[in-house]
Amino acid sequence: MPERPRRRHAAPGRNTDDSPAANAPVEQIETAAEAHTRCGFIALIGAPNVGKSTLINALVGSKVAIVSHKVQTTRTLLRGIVTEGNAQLIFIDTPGIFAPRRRLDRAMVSGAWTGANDADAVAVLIDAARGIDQETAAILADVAKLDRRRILVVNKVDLVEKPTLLALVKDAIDRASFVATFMVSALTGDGVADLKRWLAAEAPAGPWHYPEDQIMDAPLRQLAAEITREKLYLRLHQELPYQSTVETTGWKELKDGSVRIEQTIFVERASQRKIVLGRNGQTIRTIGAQARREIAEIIEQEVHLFLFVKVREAWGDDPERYREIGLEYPTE
Ligand SMILES: Nc1nc2c(ncn2[C@@H]2O[C@H](COP(=O)(O)OP(=O)(O)OP(=O)(O)O)[C@@H](O)[C@H]2O)c(=O)[nH]1
Ligand SMILES: [Mg+2]
Repeated sequence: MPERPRRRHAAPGRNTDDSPAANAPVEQIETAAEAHTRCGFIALIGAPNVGKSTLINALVGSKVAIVSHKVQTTRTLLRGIVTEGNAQLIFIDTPGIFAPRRRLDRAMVSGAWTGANDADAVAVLIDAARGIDQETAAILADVAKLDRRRILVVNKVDLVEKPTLLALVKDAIDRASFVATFMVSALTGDGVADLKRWLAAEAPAGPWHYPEDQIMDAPLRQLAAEITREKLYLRLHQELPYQSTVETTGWKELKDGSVRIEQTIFVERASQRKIVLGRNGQTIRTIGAQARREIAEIIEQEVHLFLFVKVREAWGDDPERYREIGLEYPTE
């Protein structure tokens, strides 16, 4: 049997109990409560592609959220957990906020605001290179109305000069008030430790919600599906990734300590299925190999991954698909 991972992600099954403490052994929570601990929930929100998921991974120090160069990568809320001194920080990764068109877009954007409203504090990310465009301005206007402690995080500072940065910060704080401002590069790690330290010092007093070694809260089967979707995003171009969704349909622990995982990639048209499969199945094989390697690394078990591609016209209007992604189905 392989050793269990020391840094735990979560249980392989679906999390039916939504309460944060659901996975924590009782004695651990009580011990933490006695030791004057702090615990804060911080939602990371911002426009698509500003680097929210990259920042979560940098804060946690391990990959818990998928990242791609395309917009609208994150679809659902995900928690990355960090323990810093006597504080536990629970970061909530959210989908990017933009003007939604499709039903899926509406579900994602409304999920992002739910994440913000459920947190103690909201870290608003803006992309230093992109500046305050119309989309960012709209988010800042909405953020100004949020009844939450707000922190401004200017990300991607590796891409711009200092004077540009300072002008950007000034513009942002004219639009919404913030209790603190940080300039970071989630990619290089610049400024990330400072941000973490400050949040730990500011977190409200209270018991920890998770055991010390847990680094994320999402069912492993969902994370495994996300990893395959990330490989799809990285491999395929144009609109195709947005018209696909990945679900883990089978997860079986085998006697030899390995695990057999089955996943279905849903696309909307037969022509898209062909693209995902590629000539002689070459594309899906590459995606499968990359996903398998990464899932195995995360769960620290050998993985046999079986991918199926199904055409499901208008899956974007199928409530069952939303349940699998972990989103509320918008009825209009
Ligand atoms: N140069 C630079 N690139 C970054 C930085 N942070 C993130 N990126 C890149 O920005 C792109 C988007 O990153 P994500 O973390 O997926 O962005 P996101 O905000 O989670 O995007 P959505 O989930 O689509 O809303 C990726 O190509 C990252 O590598 C940074 O600090 N500097
Ligand atoms: Mg993301």
